[in-house]
Amino acid sequence: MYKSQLSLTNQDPHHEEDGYTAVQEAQPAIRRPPLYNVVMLNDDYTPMEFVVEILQQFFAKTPEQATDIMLTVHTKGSAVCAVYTKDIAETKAEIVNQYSKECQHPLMCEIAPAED
Ligand code: TYC
Repeated sequence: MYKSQLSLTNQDPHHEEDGYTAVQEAQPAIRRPPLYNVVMLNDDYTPMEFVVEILQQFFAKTPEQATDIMLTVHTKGSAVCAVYTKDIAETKAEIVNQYSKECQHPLMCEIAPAED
């Protein structure tokens, strides 16, 4: 043993040779997942009532919230209708797009990374 180690050993009250185990605390391994906006796009053909119905049915909006979001999309071209983790955002957008297609409306949602 070197002189420097020796002096460390003597100074450290928790040194292993004294019957203690050296423990280093781990950094927490959890991080918030990145979030994604579900963005609804305007078009010239989907009836307003259908959009309001979608927002209530798939995004749990009240009739008032749904009407506000629909009018924002109608006047501005798009609006965020919900924020989720990536898999859920993708699934929600797909469900809306598929259902709208089945109902023969061109309504579309897409996803985009949310700002932190
Ligand atoms: N612009 C459509 C109309 O005038 C209504 C509409 C609103 C369509 C929102 C899509 O995401 C949308 N009938």
